[in-house]
Amino acid sequence: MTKRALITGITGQDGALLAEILLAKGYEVHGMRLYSAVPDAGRIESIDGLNLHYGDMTDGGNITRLLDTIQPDEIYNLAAMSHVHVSFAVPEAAANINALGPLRILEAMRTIGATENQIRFYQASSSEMFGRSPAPQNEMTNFEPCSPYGTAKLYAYWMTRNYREAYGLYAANGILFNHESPLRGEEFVTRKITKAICEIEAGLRDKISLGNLDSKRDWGHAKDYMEGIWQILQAPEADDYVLATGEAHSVRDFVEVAFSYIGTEIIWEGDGINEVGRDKITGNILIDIKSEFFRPKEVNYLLGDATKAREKLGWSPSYSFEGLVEDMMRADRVVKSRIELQSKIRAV
Ligand code: G4F
Repeated sequence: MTKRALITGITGQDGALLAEILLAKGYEVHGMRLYSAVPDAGRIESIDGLNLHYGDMTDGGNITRLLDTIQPDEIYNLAAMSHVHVSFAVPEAAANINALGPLRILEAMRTIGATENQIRFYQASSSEMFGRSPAPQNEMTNFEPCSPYGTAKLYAYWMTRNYREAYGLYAANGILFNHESPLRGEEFVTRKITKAICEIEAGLRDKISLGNLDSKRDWGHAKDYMEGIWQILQAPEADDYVLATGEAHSVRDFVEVAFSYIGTEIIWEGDGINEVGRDKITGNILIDIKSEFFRPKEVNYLLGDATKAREKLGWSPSYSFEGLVEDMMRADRVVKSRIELQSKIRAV
């Protein structure tokens, strides 16, 4: 029988990649999208066969009606206020969407009478919940979130466990470390860097302004992670899993590897807010530091240990760090070539 999946946050990087994976597996895929006055469906426009519904994580009635109408076998809750830095500016919105949103789905599952295993619920928990806890972090590590985003995600993590234990619902958490791809939003540091480098190469800008170069993240490829979250929901018993590569790199490393893709070596000079990154050959400043990109409180070091997912689900990532950077750089260079071609056509 064809399985039916509902993905909240279908228009985001993860939603679009997961939708493609599920369609390829033969699922009927439903996506919940937020109403937006400006076009926001660019990532899913080319995907055929999606069933789209307007929905809102702050509207419990809407969520209950959607579940009742769609009757999904699996729900992937990927909708979120996903930017950690911005969550300091909108902490109530972050709580409403990231903490109470998943609770609304769990309550809707109860309201429509979902029994054990009838609907499988996946909650997109985050490594940001570990915050200041020492690395490496796994399912047994204490949570010490350092942002409104991480704190709200932690509430949803516990409610997912609570509903599993209290009501016997199939409700699982994936604690995902940073996962990127060419579809990553430009406000996140990896895509900000790869896009800007391609623009520098095309002569469209001179430099990139960044914040904390020394914070370390365990960056994996979002395609691997979306396959992993599907595996989480196929396990006979609902459980919680860390997905990570087990390798951490600093923002500085990411900059160096991404620039090396276009044959540029970076030399660092100065300290703190006065540090700059220069092109080793030309001496031009390609990176500078701006205080506006520092957070009120920073998570300095995230490094995941995905032993449980490897042993229980057979999951492991296929992309290396260098492979991830290369995939993102290659995609942004194609975009850059398109811009160059358009300007040549205009000039003729
Ligand atoms: O790319 P980021 O904004 O991702 P962050 O904050 O780690 O959050 C991402 O991963 C989480 C999983 O751990 C998700 F839950 C969350 O939704 C999101 O997907 O920042 C990465 C690091 C930070 O330490 C930040 O301070 O890069 C540092 N950074 C340095 N300069 C910068 C910049 N971050 C951004 N966004 N922009 C900068 O200019």
